[in-house]
Amino acid sequence: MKYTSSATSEPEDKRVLTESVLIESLKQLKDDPELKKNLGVMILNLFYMMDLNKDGYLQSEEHRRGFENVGVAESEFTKPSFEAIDVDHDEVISPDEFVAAFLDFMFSEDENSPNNYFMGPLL
Ligand SMILES: [Ca+2]
Ligand SMILES: [Ca+2]
Repeated sequence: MKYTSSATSEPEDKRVLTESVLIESLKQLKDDPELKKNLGVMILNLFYMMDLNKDGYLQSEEHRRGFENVGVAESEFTKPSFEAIDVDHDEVISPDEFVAAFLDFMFSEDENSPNNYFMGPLL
């Protein structure tokens, strides 16, 4: 399956997203359960896009390939990332685990959170 990286598409309003704007909007997002839910839906869509064999779970191979498909050539980081997301250690990432890890990555203020690996070299 082919899809283009969202990182290369222009934002519709062409607004320059500075770091301070990003941090400010994330702070607002944090207190907005509706936006958080929408973000969860978005990340679920990503999950199902990465689930190549459509079994409803991400195997480590699918997780790694998902990053390769968006142009991350070196994917050594995906193993610790996968292990951090797979909190029940059943060797697959469930949709719940994926969303929880993403929200933790976005909103956790813990600099040592293992989910800081979530996007790896993408951020
Ligand atoms: Ca799968
Ligand atoms: Ca799991």
